[in-house]
Formats: sequence, C-alpha cells, structure tokens
Amino acid sequence: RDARMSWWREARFGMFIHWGVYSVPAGRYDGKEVPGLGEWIMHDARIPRATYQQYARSFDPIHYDPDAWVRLAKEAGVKYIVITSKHHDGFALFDTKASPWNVVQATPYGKDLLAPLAAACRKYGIRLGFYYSQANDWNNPGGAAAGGHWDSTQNGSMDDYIRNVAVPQVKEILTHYGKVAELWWDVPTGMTPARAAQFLPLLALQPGIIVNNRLGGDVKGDIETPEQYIPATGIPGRDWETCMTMNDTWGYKVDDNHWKSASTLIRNLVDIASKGGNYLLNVGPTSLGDFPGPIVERLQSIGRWMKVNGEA
Ligand code: JFZ
Repeated sequence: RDARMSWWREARFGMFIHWGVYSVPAGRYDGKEVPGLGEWIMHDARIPRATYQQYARSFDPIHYDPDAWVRLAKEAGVKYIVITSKHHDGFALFDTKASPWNVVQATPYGKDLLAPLAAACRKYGIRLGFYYSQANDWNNPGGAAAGGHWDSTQNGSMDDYIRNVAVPQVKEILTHYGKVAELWWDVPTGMTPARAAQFLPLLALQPGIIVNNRLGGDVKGDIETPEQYIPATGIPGRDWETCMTMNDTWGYKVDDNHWKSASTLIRNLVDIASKGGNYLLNVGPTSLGDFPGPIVERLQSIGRWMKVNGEA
C-alpha cells in the first residue's frame, strides 16, 4: 500500500479536468443563466434527454491540443491529471462499445479524446487518472439521477446499467490508455455494497492504481476527497486530496467570472502541502477545446512562483 501511494504523497499538485457536452450550453438554457454548476445543467434545468443530446452535435473541440494542455500543467508544477472520462450526463469522452453516447459516435469531432491526452502525459512524465461517474448517468437508461429522473426515457434497471454500461466502460478506461494513476468515483446515488462489488475486481487491471472514497457501498478507498475546502488540521491517518475550482463551477460556464486570484491558489497549495494533502485544481475547457484565458493566466502565475520557490 505504501509503495503504491509513494508517488502520490510527494505529488502535492494535480489538475482536475471537467470536460464534456455541458461545455456547449456553458451554463445557459432557454436564453437564461442556470444557477449552479455548469456540468449539472441537464439536471438542474430539467432538460429532456433528447434535447440535451442535441448539444453533442455542437461539441467539436477542433482546438484540442493535449500536448499544450499537458505542457501548461507541467510548467505550473502539476504532477498528475485527472479527467472526467464520463460525468453525470453519461457522455463518454472515449471510444466505447458499451453506449453510443460517446464522443466518437455522437459528435462531429468523432475521435477519442483520452488517447491523445494519455500520449501527451507519457511524453511529459505526468501521471493520468480518470474520473468516472459510476452511479449518476442521466442519459444511459437505468443510470441514477440524484433526486430522481425527470424524463421517462431515463428509466431502466440500475443493475442492468451497471452490468451493461458502467462496468464495461470502466474496464475500457482501465485497459485502453496505458497506466492509470488514479480512479475518481463520484456521487454514489443508489450504490449498495452489492453494486459497488461489481466494480472492485476491475481494479486488478491496474495494480498500482489509487482510488478515491466515493464509490459508495461502504468502500473506503485510498484517499479522502474534501471538496472546495482545506481541512484545518489535515486528515490524520488518511491520505487526502482537496479538489477545488478556480471559479465556482467545474464544467465550463460562460457567465461564471468569479475567479480566485493566483496568490490565493498558491497559498492554498502551500497550505494543503503543509498539512500533508494534495491539491487537485480544476479547469473546465470550452467546447472548442480551449482553456479559458483566466485559467491559463493562473496556471502561468503558479508556474512562475514554482520556478522561484518550487522543487521541480
Ligand atoms: C461532485 C459532482 O457532482 C460535481 O459535478 C463535480 O464533479 C465534483 C468534483 O464532484 O460534487 C460533489 C460531490 C461530493 C460533495 C460535494 C459535491 N461532497 O461530498 O461534499
């Protein structure tokens, strides 16, 4: 266990990437800003499944340059990246046989987004992890929806969804992209010990993998995941990773300009490192595949600070 955790305990700084079809509406529906998180827009605005699926036709990230993303991360001192392979909207950023709701089949872009990111990470010596929403899935029928479904076409058996979509997709992300550093489960709506147990054997596919604590069904995982805050005294006896946004959303939202300053972000990183944790700092790329300007500026500022004060 300790050997497996050793790189992670020294890493201190990771980059979270929330990217998907929600970057197309970018927080607006029916001409109005939808309050809350950009990646929750389908849920929060009760967007019908067929309507939401139309956004995929405009998901065409022709500016996507994973080499540039990873270089920027590396220059900021980031040691690992965790990207949403599938968020709660169920959209897979990868080529999957388990559901047609994926970037290859449902978008004009038509190419797997994870493979070139994995290649860039290998090139720059950055570890790569995957976020996967195992329970909430608002498009593949039978997937859970926190608070319940709002469109009858979402209905189905959650056990069938787990067997036919989630488990096969987790197997795909753990076998098609080389070494996977971290697996980031999220929001265990409807998860039971029996459902969680369907996923556990898959971890053997990546012997060194580090798993967070959000699978559900009483599975503890390797790391705690304080969200948007820094525990005052760390978390004694547990490894932990504070995930945090630079503004107020994870997925890109055009109206969210509430940016933390670079000095706040640097202070947070130092505070977290001093308490034995890791900082997983989020970026929400646009549907064209760009990092918003304020994010680039902050990563560059952190990089300048690292050059003077960091180790790497
Ligand atoms: C979850 C997601 O719903 C959200 O979209 C984002 O991906 C974030 C990183 O994770 O949101 C949560 C999950 C757990 C808590 C709060 C928000 N929590 O435990 O306080």
